Amino acid sequence: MEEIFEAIKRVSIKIKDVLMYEDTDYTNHTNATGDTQLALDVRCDKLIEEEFKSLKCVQKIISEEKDEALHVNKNGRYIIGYDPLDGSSLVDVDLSVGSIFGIYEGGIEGKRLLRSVYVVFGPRVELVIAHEDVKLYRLQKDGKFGFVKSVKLNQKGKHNAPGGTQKHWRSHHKKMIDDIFKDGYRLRYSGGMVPDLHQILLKGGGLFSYPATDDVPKGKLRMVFEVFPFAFVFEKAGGGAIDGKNRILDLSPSHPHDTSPCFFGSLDEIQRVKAVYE
Ligand code: FDP
Repeated sequence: MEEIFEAIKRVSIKIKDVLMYEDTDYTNHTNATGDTQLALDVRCDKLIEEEFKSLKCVQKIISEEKDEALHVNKNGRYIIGYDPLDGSSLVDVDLSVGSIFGIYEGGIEGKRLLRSVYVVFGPRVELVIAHEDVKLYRLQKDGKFGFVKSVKLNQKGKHNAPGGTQKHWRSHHKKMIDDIFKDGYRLRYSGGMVPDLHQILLKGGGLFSYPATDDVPKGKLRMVFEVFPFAFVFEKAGGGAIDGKNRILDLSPSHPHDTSPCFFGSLDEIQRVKAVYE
């Protein structure tokens, strides 16, 4: 497992440089979810693939940017699901983006997730590893990731990050979001899942939602590369993650690119979502 973390640290430094200096043009290709790929998406995917291909412990990798899983070592133990550059459409306006990794064993169901890692590329590069607890690291001048602190969510937060196109929100969802704002929560939404969830996590709590809407009835965010890894982080930090009714980590995708509605937050906000959605 340690060698996977080390590979992620190495590749994060390479991705940081790619983001700094390479172009932000679109390619002619769409990925499995129908998003037009940026040259940066493809480039970061390739860099990560190269790192993981050198590890004996990796059985296969499943990338948001690849249609099919890539088999690495027949006898490898771990399956890594990853989104090489989440929120990549924000690079051209110089907002933060991230990479997300879920390390699975024996399958890609939520219950098979053993560790989650994500990296935020903002003014600084921060890396979060969730296992028994959630640890924050930051890239230092010497090119190493130094441990900063363990992260815990408060019982209740102050921030609200409501995703999805408002025009397509269902009425119960709209009322819930309105009520949350009426209770004094502040809006924090950049449109990048990684920095938006990172902010909620580090500022003590709140709610991030990407619900089922009329235009995306199964949500937008992908289970294996985005939703499961962050559900794991939020649970290990003392919060929760549900699809409205069910615990996210009890879900099983029928296809690696399946999506799910999702709500991540501190326990009070998750309770509030349950009360509305059940
Ligand atoms: P993006 O399409 O830019 O890659 O993963 C998808 C994602 O970004 C998330 O990072 C983000 O939270 C979400 O989409 C934003 O979607 P909306 O624009 O529909 O709010």
